[in-house]
Amino acid sequence: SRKVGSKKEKTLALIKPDAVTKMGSIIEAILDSGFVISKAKMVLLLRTEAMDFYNEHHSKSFFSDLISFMTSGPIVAMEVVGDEAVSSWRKLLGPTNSSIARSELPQSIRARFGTDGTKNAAHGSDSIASAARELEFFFPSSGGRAPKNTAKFTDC
Ligand code: RTP
Ligand code: MG
Repeated sequence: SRKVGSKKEKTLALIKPDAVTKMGSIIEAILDSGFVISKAKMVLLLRTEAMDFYNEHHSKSFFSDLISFMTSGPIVAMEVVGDEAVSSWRKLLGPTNSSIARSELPQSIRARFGTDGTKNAAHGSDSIASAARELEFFFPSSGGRAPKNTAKFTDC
């Protein structure tokens, strides 16, 4: 049963291209932490889709590196459900930069499976509103535009 006062939420988790080979261990960590994975799929993002997904960062210095990284290979998109899932999943992820995560939160996902400030293994929505938008992006409720490029991984 759920903790009194806690709120069941949905969030979007992504396993980024650098960590897809470690998806078994990452999924194990998600489930061991008590989350439920209610949807999952592998996707190869187009550049236009990655730019749309990370639109909030379009003027940042790291934007082009981020888009190249996120389109460098398949990713795993998951709908993750649990008590306060948005903040709980971000907490399990650890600091954005995997090098910093290794010194500050060594048991975190980014510490264990990421590399640096760009290649950091996984993503989590940063608010309830972001989670709603990002889940709709990957798992549209009705006919909307979604990344359709779920095959041909061997082409990249
Ligand atoms: P995310 O959105 O992927 O869950 O990561 P986050 O909230 O912790 O970090 P955010 O500021 O939203 O940055 C998005 C992603 O951009 C890459 N990044 N690179 N080289 C850099 O300085 C830098 N800063 C951010 C990372 O892949 C980061 O997760
Ligand atoms: Mg973010």
